[in-house]
Amino acid sequence: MIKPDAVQRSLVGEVISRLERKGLKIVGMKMLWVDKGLASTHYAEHSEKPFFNDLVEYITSSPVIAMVFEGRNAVNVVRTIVGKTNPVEASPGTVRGDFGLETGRNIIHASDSLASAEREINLFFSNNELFDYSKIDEKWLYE
Ligand code: D4T
Repeated sequence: MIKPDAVQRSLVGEVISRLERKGLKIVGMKMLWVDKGLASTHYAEHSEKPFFNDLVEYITSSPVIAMVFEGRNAVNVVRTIVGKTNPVEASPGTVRGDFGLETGRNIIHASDSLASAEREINLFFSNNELFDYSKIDEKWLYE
C-alpha cells in the first residue's frame, strides 16, 4: 500500500515503477480512502502500541493506493525493495531509504508474510478486483 504521504508527495509512479521493473506482476490495484475501521483492522496487531492512534490518523489522512503484486518470493522481494521500517535505518536504494525521513511517514506498507498478505488482500480487495493472467516476460524472468 502506497501510504498517504507518498500520494501527497507525488511518489506513486516512482514506487509502482520500482516494483514493476523488478519483474513483479501487478494483479490488483486501486485508490481508496481508508476509514478508521479498516485502518484499525489492518493494524490490529499494533492496537496496544503507543503509536497506534497516530498510525490510524496518518493512514486515514488522505487516499492510498492498494496493490497486489505476484512473483516468485514476492513477499521478500517487496520487503527488500521497501527497506527497513525506520527510514533513518533503511538503506539507500530502498523506497524508504531514498524517500523517507521518519517511521510515521514511511511511504509504503508491505505485507510481512504470505499469511499477512492473504489477510490484507482479503481486507482490501474482492475477488473480481484481482486478475489471473500471463505476461510475456515470464520466460525471461524465471529459469
Ligand atoms: P508497515 O506495516 O507499515 O509496512 O510497516 P512495517 O511492517 O515495516 O513495520 P511495523 O509493522 O513494525 O509497523 C507498522 C507501522 O507502524 C508505524 N510505526 C511503527 C510507528 O509509527 N512507530 C513505531 O515505533 C513503529 C515500530 C510504521 C509502520
